[in-house]
Amino acid sequence: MTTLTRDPLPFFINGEHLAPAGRPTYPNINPIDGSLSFDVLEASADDIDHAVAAARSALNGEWSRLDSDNRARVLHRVADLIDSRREEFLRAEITDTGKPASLAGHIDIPRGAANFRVFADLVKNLSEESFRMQTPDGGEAINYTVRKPKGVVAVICPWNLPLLLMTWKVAPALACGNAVVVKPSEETPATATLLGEVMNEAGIPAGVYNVVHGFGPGSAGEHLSQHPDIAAVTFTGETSTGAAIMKCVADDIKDVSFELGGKNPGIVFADADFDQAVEGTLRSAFANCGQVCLSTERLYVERPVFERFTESLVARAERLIPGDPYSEDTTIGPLISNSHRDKVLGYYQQARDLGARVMAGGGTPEMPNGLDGGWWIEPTIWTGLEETSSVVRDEIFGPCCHISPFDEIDEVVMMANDTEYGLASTLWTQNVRKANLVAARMESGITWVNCWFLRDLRTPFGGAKKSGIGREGGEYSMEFYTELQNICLKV
Ligand code: NAD
Ligand code: 6OD
Repeated sequence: MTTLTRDPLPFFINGEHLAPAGRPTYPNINPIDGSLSFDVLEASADDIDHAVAAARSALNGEWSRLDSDNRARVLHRVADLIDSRREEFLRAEITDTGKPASLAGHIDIPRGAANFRVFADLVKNLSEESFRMQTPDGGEAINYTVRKPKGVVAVICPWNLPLLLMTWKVAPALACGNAVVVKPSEETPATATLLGEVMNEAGIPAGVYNVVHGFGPGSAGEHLSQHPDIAAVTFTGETSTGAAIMKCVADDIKDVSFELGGKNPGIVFADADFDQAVEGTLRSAFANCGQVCLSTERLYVERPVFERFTESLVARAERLIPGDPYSEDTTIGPLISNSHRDKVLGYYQQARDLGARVMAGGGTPEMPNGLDGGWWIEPTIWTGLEETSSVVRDEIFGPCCHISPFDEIDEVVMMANDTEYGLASTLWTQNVRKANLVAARMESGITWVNCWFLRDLRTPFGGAKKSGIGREGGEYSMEFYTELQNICLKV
């Protein structure tokens, strides 16, 4: 019996799938039809204690002491096992999220494996500094820096790219010799739980990787982040949740790394490769049904091409096909939950109330029998709203974007940066000099030029302003997941 056929879905603690008696459960609903997939066990404070204690005792064991070559070898095995169990991971991710197999099979699952490979290779090549100095008595001392695991790391994850975003943090944490307790989103617990089987099979020692389920406030997420034996919290999710976690860890001065919300601008210059800009923007606004923190929700198009561009994007958005995630024809999935759909539809209503021109969508699609109970929503494009309106300022996290025309570079840079967020921005132009100058003025952690969501995992990733604290990726992850110690040796 694999983990995912167990109902309720268990935790993974100290190398075992555990379902302690007497815990409440909550339903995991399939977004494509609103049916019950399975129940999930909610962790109590005692379960969190158990998971953290298992992780702490694993820290005193072989994993943290293993040399980096051997740790890397085991992490490569984890990656190979994700690849060899691709179909299981794909089904688990699709059951939780409803996203099309064409998307999950190309992005989510392969990135789950790639995250382990990249950080396994990086840790093998990590260098440590040393400085030779003269001592006052004419002798010599050598200062050398050693990197140690930080300790037990809490990994708190969102629901939009569950395996990708969880392994993006678990892989470097383990590569650096830490032990982790993962709290996947209550909406998407499956792939984190399944990964427990892979960890055992790969030879990760018991207690190094643990998974608990539950909600945020007053539940597993809060119990975990405030646990005194947690050394650091790495979190991806909403900005307001980041603020709550920060308050919760303040007294214990825990390290945090936060990847938070965004309201990302895209800028299309009149000299852009038109078709490339339309296709790229279609992806950046509607991939994963707009549920990507990096999605373009505000688009600025230079006036000479504004009308033609808007018409073309509308035409392409109207051709997106919702449906069975396993059908090759399906190009857009549902939203994650009924409550999230209510939130997004609330913004669709606000846009109408504020006088937006609804160029595409604006409601919910007619779905065939069998899928009509799911959380489907139409890809939506507006024009005509004020830059100060809630629809243009708030992160909506749905398949929607507002398009405004612009005339001058200074004007568009000002509009693009006029936000409390600073995660991503995207430019479309064939003028390299302009791209370089405008990119340098963008207040965001990443700026893509003539592409979107192109990722080199060795580069820093994170947000400016209220989009995050710190950077992960490449050596930046190694910084976060290790404690540096300087040893000054008088020789
Ligand atoms: P969320 O903040 O509601 O939840 C994320 C996780 O935090 C969940 O596991 C949840 O249970 C937990 N949580 C909630 N309250 C908590 C608390 N008080 N203490 C501890 N844990 C708590 O986010 P979501 O709705 O799952 O995801 C969507 C959001 O995530 C969007 O804002 C999106 O922009 C953001 N996001 C950001 C990035 C990035 O890289 N910057 C990536 C993906 C998603
Ligand atoms: O690609 C990544 O590493 C990453 N952290 C992506 C975040 C996507 C947000 O939804």
